[in-house]
Amino acid sequence: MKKILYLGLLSALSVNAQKTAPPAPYGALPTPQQVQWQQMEYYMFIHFGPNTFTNKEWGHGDEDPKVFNPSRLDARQWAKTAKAAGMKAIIITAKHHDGFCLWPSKFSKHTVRESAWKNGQGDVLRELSNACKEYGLKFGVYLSPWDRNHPAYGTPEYNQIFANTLDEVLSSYGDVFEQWFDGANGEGPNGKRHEYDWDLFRGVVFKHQPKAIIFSDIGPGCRWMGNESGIAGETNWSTLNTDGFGMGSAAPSTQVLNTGNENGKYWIPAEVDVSIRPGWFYSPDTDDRVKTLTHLMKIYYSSVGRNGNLLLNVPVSREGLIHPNDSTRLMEFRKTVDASFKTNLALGKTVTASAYRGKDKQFAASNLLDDNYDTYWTTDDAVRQSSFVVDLGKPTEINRVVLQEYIPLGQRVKSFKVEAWNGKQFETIDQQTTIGYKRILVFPTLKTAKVRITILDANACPVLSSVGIYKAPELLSNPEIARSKQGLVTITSEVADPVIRYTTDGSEPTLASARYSAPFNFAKGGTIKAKAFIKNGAEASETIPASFDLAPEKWSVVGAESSRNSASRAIDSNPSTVWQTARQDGSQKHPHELVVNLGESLTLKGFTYTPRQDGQSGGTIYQYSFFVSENGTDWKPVLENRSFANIKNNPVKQEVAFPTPQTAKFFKLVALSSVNENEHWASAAEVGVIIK
Ligand code: FUL
Repeated sequence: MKKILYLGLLSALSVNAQKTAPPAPYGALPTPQQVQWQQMEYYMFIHFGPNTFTNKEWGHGDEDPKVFNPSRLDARQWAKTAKAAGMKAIIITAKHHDGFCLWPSKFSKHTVRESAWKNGQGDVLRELSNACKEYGLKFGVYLSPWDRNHPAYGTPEYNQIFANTLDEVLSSYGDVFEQWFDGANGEGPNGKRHEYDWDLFRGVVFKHQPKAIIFSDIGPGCRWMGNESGIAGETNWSTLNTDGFGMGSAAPSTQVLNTGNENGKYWIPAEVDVSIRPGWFYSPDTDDRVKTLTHLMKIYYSSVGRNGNLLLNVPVSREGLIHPNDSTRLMEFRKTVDASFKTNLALGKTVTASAYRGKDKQFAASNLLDDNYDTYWTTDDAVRQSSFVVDLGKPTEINRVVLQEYIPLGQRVKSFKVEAWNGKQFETIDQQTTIGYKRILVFPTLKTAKVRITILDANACPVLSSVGIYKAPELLSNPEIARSKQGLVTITSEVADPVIRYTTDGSEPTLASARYSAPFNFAKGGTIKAKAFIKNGAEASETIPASFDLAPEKWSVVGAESSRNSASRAIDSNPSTVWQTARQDGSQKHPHELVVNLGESLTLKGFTYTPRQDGQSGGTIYQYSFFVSENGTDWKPVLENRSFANIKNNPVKQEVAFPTPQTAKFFKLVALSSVNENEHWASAAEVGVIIK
């Protein structure tokens, strides 16, 4: 190795003695396979197996294998769809947690061979790997180490059995570009324990597929990015510290997986796995719940646009086909991505950098626009702050900026900003942290003749391969209004194209209303109405209203029952978190109390109760009483033995006025019964007061 480097250096010197040396690599580096993998950007996940037929997400492994019987399975249709969607590969659940093998494994009795499909003569992996070859797609396999079917699971023999299973798959179907190891284990505290022999498993993968990327929570090829909703960190380092960590519960926190570690010891980039439907497996119940186009675009910008690869799950149906609702959406998605990045408005324009390495043309800013990933703009080693300006020649409408670092030399940039020339000066459009292989910034359309990109901080001199400036078709979606416990209001839309306008006086928002740009204080409450506009106001969303009362900034929950059951979730301003009292048999029965200290004496005109919003009704309060107190000891009843009428069928926020206003520093909501008979627990998404 040393010799090769030395010879390389010699020949470089002899060809051109004054040629400037390229920057030294920085930190952990990708392998050539990891670079190629990153360039794939977008590929398909397929969850398919007995769960497809039983409406389950996690099969128990005791399902009759005969349930697996797709009526018209056609793997060529899957590959054709993936290709048409612009994807580069397909990864399939060869074996999910139920242990069922989509190929006739010698090491299991729970396989396609035992199924009704093709009288036990079929092999899904054979059909799919052949279809991938035909359509020029790479092929990958998901194998769950956790196996709820195999009798040996939990015994020392299982490691070798799983290794044999891997061996069988990885030696029988040609090239496998990615091996997906799932970290899940739902055995629970009293379930089977199994110590996996990861060294053994990795050895088998590399024996047959030396170029494969191994996915797991902690790599080594690529990592889980910490959630299943498709949102990588805004800061996303491809480097991670994994020494001392393991899979599943032994992995770094989901927050760390989401952002990576700056200067992490290993190159383990993020892969963003998310399903196009609410579940991973097909269910007829979700045929009309395929993610919307704007939702998929939001995911695209939060994955590919944030230095991650997008692994989009498209579950195959009971027929053995990709359902038309999914394929239609995939085609719309591809069309929108293609249209968004069709024309790089910077191409053919001039780009001028504040500095470039050794004043040597091979490192000049023009490399940013030559459409060649392997040439780059870089600066002298000591220069960490630098900028370049793209002169578009004339005022031009733009709404996307794409930047790429040259990752074979490491990930370097820590923060950067993008500015647009307003005719007099540069104005900041956005300021962000990492770039990595690809970073896409989305902003409402603006007109400018010049764009300046400034690297504000970097771990070593920046090395950038490309810049793209685009005018994508604008996407419209309704605004979403949320307020934090501290009273800060945030208004978002799925993709950042719209200009959001809002009012706080109850009037209809128009193009002349206040423009939302950053969270604002609304702790005292009132009504906000927001509306999203695109195309200079030519198209607008619906008007979205939101009413708030006093923010629970100073509030705290009091008392044993409250604290034991995370009652603070009822006053955290987040309706998706739920307070629920103990459910076990023998635990406390009704009544249940939620006692809140308001932190100050207030005149209360009523209270609000938001039942859980997660589609379930467990613990939703039906009958209740409400008390107030000045000292938390002497309680005054305000409403006794009341009920929330029709709350079971229509679980919306309840607003209850008091007969007369009450001055109090504490309140107590007492749940007397649940909407479900024989249920002895209580729950709440939010509880609030009315002071206005
Ligand atoms: C998780 C699994 O438990 C899910 O069933 C699914 O396969 C998802 C991709 O990974 O850990």
